Amino acid sequence: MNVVGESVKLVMEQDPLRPLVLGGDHSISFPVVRAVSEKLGGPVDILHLDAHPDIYHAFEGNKYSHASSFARIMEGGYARRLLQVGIRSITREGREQGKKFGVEQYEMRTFSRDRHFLENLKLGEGVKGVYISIDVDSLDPAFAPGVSHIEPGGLSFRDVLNILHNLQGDVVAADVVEFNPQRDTVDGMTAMVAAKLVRELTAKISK
Ligand SMILES: [Mn+2]
Repeated sequence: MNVVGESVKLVMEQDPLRPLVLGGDHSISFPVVRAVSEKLGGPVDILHLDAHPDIYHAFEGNKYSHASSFARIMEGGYARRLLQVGIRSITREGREQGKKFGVEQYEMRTFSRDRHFLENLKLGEGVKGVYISIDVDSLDPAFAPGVSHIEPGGLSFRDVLNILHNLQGDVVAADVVEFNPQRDTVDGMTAMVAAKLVRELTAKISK
């Protein structure tokens, strides 16, 4: 059995505890979402903030890589809706996989058009709740340069706050991933920003 998944289930034994998992890279989201879904007995809706869709069937031959988590999640039926927000680095395969799995991909190039909808989301009804996965690289590198895969043209911290604050739904678990301390050379600002994201999610996830 998977150590991460088992740990998540252990936390969830103790109602009302809810898991908030810190990466590490994005490969961790698959075992976490799988465990949450198995524990709750059905799929969740996922709000996924990221510069990348992480939905390759396999990346460099690895089906369980950081770039494949959401392919495994959708294949396994662990999510009903998957909304990807902040996307600005996507390949043809990323779009094809998105279409195949019915993923709602919101790219940065249309963010100003989509933002009103994204800031008034209602998720998780009719399923087991909402899972939020935040890749720190969803933020513009001006706000969070300490990540492994820097992509300019991203979300502002305020954009993320607005989406989180206005999201309606029962958030049952979450993760914050891809903070890279080795690249956080500007006064540790990305660590601070990631910590703020954890705080916001903690408030959101609390019953
Ligand atoms: Mn990413």
